[in-house]
Amino acid sequence: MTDRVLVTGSYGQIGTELILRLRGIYGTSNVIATDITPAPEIIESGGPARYLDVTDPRQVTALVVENKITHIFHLAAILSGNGELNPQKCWDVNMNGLYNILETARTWKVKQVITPSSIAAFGPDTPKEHTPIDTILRPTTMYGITKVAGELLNEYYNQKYGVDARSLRFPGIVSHETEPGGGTTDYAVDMYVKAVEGAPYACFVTENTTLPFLYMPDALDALLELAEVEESRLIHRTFNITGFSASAADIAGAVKARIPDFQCTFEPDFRQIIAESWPRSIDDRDAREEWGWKPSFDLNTMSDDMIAKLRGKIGG
Ligand code: AKB
Repeated sequence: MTDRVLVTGSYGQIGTELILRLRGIYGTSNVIATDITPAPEIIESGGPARYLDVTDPRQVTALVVENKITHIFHLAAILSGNGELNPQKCWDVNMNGLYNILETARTWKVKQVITPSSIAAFGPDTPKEHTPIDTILRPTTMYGITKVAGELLNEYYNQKYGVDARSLRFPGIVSHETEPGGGTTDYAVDMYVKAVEGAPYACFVTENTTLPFLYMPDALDALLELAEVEESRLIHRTFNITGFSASAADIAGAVKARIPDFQCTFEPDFRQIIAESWPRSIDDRDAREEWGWKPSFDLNTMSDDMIAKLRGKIGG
């Protein structure tokens, strides 16, 4: 049977880039991009793109059955910052969306479901440095609560029903194609965009706020590598991964080293408390041991690539 892939939340930061990689692997007509907003030109012109509200179980089932879906990348989610502005919607989309996906996967025997989790699954009581997979998970954001519950729901569906559900705890993802929407780590992307536009930037966390990050090419490799690995090799269902850790001042410095006119001020808002509740660095050894995870980019190589790509896109 041909593999047929459904991607939810396809027009977000990860989805727009993942769709293009998946089309290259599985063939254009076998990758169904879905979201609740109109498809960007680059997605719509290249293959199937459909409307899907993941909170509606009938829509999820209809899409999976009609398109004979075998694999799902479930990316639709409300991120941490927006989640605190609307916690009820965050719960609805993140929890009921995942439940509908897993229930449909169970009922219609979808082979595999991959879902991003996040460093937001950790909380202020979690050890801050080299945080391991198995540790205190007591988040203080609605987004983080949905991520912990989502990880457990994946494991439940795996143990009870045999659904091959796998998950990655992403740190802040930096990318140039589609800007993130409503996350706490968005400031890292904003700095590069503003610098290339020649505009100043007021960063919404303090200079010394340090978090783990990952450049998008590494994030996409991680998703695709996790999807490919033999199920028998997996001890865990949810994995920590990281690229590098950097403070907001480190990132602003890396941008300024390449664009000396860049002006960055630090004006923390409500997202400061969220950032402070997350680990500063992550131990991803289980992903390295179980499926060979290894990132390619650090802060410097990422900064070179980000700025070159953004200059190609927006000039400057
Ligand atoms: C966010 O900041 O909410 C996300 C995340 C770390 O999950 N980028």
